[in-house]
Amino acid sequence: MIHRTRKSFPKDFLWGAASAAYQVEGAWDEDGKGISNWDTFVRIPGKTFKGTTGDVAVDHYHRYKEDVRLMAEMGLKTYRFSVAWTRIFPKGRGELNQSGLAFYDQLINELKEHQIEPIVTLYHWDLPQALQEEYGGWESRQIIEDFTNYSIELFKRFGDRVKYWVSLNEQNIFTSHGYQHATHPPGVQDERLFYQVNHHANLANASVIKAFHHYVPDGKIGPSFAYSPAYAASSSPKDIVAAENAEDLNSHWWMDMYAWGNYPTATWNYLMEKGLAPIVEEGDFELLKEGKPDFMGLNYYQSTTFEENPLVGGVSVGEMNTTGKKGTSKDTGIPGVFKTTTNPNLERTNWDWTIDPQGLRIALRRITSRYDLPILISENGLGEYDKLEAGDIVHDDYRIDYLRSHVLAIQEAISDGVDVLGYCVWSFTDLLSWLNGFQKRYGFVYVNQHEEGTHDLRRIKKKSFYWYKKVIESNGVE
Ligand code: BGP
Repeated sequence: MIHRTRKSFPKDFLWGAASAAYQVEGAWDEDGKGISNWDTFVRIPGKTFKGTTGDVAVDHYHRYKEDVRLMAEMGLKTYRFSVAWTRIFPKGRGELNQSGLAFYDQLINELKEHQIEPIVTLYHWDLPQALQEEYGGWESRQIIEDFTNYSIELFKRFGDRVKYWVSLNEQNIFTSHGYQHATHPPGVQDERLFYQVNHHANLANASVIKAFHHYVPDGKIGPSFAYSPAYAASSSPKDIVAAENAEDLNSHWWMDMYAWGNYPTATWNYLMEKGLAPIVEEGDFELLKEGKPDFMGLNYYQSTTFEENPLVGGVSVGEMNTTGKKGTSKDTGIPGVFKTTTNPNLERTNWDWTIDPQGLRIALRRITSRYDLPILISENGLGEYDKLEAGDIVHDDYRIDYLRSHVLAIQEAISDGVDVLGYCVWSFTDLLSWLNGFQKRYGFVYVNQHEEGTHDLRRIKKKSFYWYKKVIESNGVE
C-alpha cells in the first residue's frame, strides 16, 4: 500500500538503543565474574578479527554512569542490555555472586533515575564455560533447569523495576554459528546436534517465559529473532519454492515454535527424511505451548534473496565476509532446498549486508499476519568504518541515511496496521563486533578503542547522535 499520509508513532513509542554484555562491559574477570564460553573462544588463535577479545570491550562496566548520562542527553526512552550469566552464577548454577547482582541493580537504578526504560536480555550468547564443560551447555536438557533458575533470580531481583524482557537473543544465530559453521563457540559442525540443541533452547525459552508470567505478571517478555525475510530471485515458480523453503527452514522453524509451540510441517518432514529431526520427549510439546511470548522481538539487518539449488551439484558451503572488504562473501545453500544469490536491486555494506528498509516493513508485516503479536524491534543498525576527524568529529551521514529510511519503513508498517512497541538501534556506543573487532562500528557514540594497542576509550558523539535526538524529541516527525 502506498499511504497518502502515514500514521504517527504511538505516544509511548520506545525509541531506544541496544547492546550485549560481552560486547560492551569488559571487566571480564572482575568482582567474582566466572568465565564464559566467549572468554574461552576468543583465546583460540584465528577465531576473531585480529584476535580481539571482550576483556576490556568499551569498559561499560566501569563507565556505565557516563554512558547513561549520554543516553539521557540524547533523550533515549529505552535501553536494551543483557546480563552476563557468569556475573550472577560464576559457574552457571550453585553459588550466587552478589556483586554481579549489585552491578545490574546500579545500572537499572541509574537508567530509571534518568527516565530510561530498561529492557533486559537474559541470554545474549555468553554461556558459563563451566556448563559447557560439565554437560555440553545447550547440548543437554540440564540447561533447561539451569537457565530457568538463573532467570528466576533476575525476575525476583529486578522484576519490580524492569517490565520488558528478552529471553534468548537470536537463537538461530548462536546455534547456527556454534553448531553448523563452527564460527562461534563451541565451534562444532554437526547438523543433527544443531537441531537437538535448538530443541533444548526452545524448551528453555518456554520454561523461562512460563516462569516469568508467574514472577512478573505485569511485565512483557519475548525472544529476539534474527529475521531476514526471504525473497525469490525471480518469478520462476522454482525460485519461489526456494524462497518458501528458506522462510520455513530459516525462520518459521523458530518463530512458529515461539508463537505456537509447533514445528512447521514441511521442515519437520524434511528433517525426518534426513534423520536430523530432534529427539522429543513426552511432555515437551505441552511445555512448548505453555511458554507463549507477549511480543516477538525482531532483530532486522537485511533481507536475503534465494533461488533454486539443484540436488546434484548444488551450492552448499558459503563464506561470510568478516574483513570489511566488499564482495568477499560467497553464496551459500542446501542442495535441493535453496541457495542465496545477489539481489541486483539492493546496495550492500562493506560487509556485504544488503541495505533494504522495505525488508523491515515486509518483516513486520509477515510477523503480524502470521503470528498476530506486537513486535519490539530489538535490533537494527548499520555497521561501517567510521572516521574520527580532527576536533573529535564523526560525520556518519551514511548511518543517518540508513536509519532514516528504516524509521520511515517502520512508520509505513505502523500505517499498515502493525503494532510496533519500540525501536532499539544497534548500538548506543560503539562496541565489539563478535567476529569483526572494533573496525565495524554501529554506535551513535564513538568509542576510542581499536584492535591493537591501548586506547583511552573516550566517548565522542557522532553526527547521528544529534540526528536521533531530534527524531526522539519529535516522536519521529523529523
Ligand atoms: C546481531 C547480534 C548483535 C550484533 C549484531 C551486529 O546478530 O545480536 O550482538 O553483533 O548482530 O553483528 P556484527 O557485529 O556481526 O556486525
